Amino acid sequence: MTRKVSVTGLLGQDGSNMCEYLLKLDNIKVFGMARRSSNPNFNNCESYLNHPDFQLVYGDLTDQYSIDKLVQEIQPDYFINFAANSFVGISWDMPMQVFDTNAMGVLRCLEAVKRYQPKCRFYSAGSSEEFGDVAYSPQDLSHPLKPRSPYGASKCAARHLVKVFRESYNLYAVHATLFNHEGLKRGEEFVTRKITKGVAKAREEFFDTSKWIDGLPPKVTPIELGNLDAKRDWSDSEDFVEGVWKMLQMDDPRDYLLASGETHSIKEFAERAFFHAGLKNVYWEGEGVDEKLFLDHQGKHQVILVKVNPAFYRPAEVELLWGDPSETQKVLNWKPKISFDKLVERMVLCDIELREQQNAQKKHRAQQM
Ligand code: NDP
Ligand code: GDR
Repeated sequence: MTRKVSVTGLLGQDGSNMCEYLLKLDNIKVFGMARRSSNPNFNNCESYLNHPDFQLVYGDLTDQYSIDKLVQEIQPDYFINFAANSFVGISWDMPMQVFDTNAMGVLRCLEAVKRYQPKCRFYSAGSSEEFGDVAYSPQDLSHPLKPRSPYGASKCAARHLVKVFRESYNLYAVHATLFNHEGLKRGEEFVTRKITKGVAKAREEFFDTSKWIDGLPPKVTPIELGNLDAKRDWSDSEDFVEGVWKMLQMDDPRDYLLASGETHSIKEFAERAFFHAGLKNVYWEGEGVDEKLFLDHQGKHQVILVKVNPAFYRPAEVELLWGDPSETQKVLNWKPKISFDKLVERMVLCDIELREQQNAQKKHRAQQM
C-alpha cells in the first residue's frame, strides 16, 4: 500500500533532503510543500521535481486555511514539518514573525492533523537552541529548556505543544531536538556555509598566479565572522533525515535527540575548511575583535583569511552546544555516517566546484557576446 507523506520546508535544506531520501524508498508518494514567493529557488529539489511520486503543493504555516486544506485533500499518513524561520540571528529583529511561524505554525499543523487526519504521524523539528544557556555537557533529553533567543523560545513552545497534543488527543506526534546539521544545501547565512563559500573564493583568489606580484600572492577577500569561540555539535543533514524517518516508524511516539556527540569551535571549522582547500599553513593572532586567521606564505608574506566583524555578534549568545545522542541511537538503531571532518570537506569541495561552474558559465557567456 502506498504511504502518503507531506513534507513542509521543501525549498530549504532538510525538507529537500527528506523528499530526496523518501523518493528512494518503495511505495511512497511525497507531497513537498513550499510557500508562495515572487522568486522561488528550486535549486535544492531540482533532481526530483519531475519524479512521478513527487507532487509540489503550496501552503503557509502562518495560514491555518492552507494547512487545513493540505491535510484534508492529501489525507497524509505522515506530516513532517521542517518549515520555520530557522535563522537564530534574525529572530531578535522579527520575534513575532518567528514565533508565529515556528510555534503557532506547529499548533496550526497539530490542529489540522487532530481535526482531519488524527491517524497521521506528525514530526516537529526541535532544536538544540531549546537548551541555550546550557547547564551541563553533553546535553541529553533531560536537559532543562533554557533558550537564549526568540527562535529558541519558539522551539520550546513547539515542544510543549507537541507533548500536550500527544497526551491530550493520543496523536502520534514527535518533537525531536536536533543539533546543528549542515551540508551541500545549507543556506548561505549560516556560519558553516558562509565559511565554505568564503574559503572557495579565497582559494580561487590565492591560487590565481596571474595576479601575483613579484612572486607574492595578492590579498584575498577575508571572511568576516562574529563570535569565533562559539562551539557547535555539527552533523550532516542527509544523515539526520534518515534518523527522522526512523522515528516515525517506531511503535509509539516520544521525544528524541540527534547529535554527533562531538563539539567544535567556529575557529576549528574555519581551519579545517581552509585545510581542505589547500590553504594549510594558517595561524590565529590577536584577541577579541582584533583576532584574525593568517596564512603564512613561505614565511615572508601573511595573508588575512578571517577577521572579526562585530556586526555578526548576537544580543545573547549560545556559547556551547554538545549533544549526547546515545539514547536515541540505541532506540532507533541509527548512527550517522558522515564525520565532522568529512562534512567540512564535502561542503568545501562542493563550493569550489560551484565556483568553477559559475566561472565557466561566465566565460562561455563572454565568448558568445
Ligand atoms: P531552512 O531555513 O533551510 O528551511 C526552512 C524552510 O521553511 C524554507 O524553505 C522556508 O521557505 C520555509 N518556511 C519558512 N517560513 C514558512 C512559512 N511561514 N510557511 C511555509 N514554509 C515556510 O531550514 P533547515 O532545513 O535547516 O531546518 C529545517 C527545520 O529544522 C527548521 O524547522 C529548523 O528550525 C529546524 N532545525 C534545523 C537545524 C539545522 O541545523 N539545520 C537544527 C535544529 C532544528 P523559503 O525557502 O520560502 O524561505
Ligand atoms: P545556529 O547556526 O545559530 O547554531 O542555528 P549559525 O550557523 O547561524 O551560528 C552558529 C554559531 O556561529 C556563530 N557565528 C556566526 N553565525 C553566523 N550565522 N554568521 C556569522 O558570521 C557568524 N560568526 C560567528 C554564531 O554566533 C553561533 O554561535 C542553527 C540553525 O540551523 C537553527 O535553525 C538550528 O535550530 C540550530 O542551528 C541548532
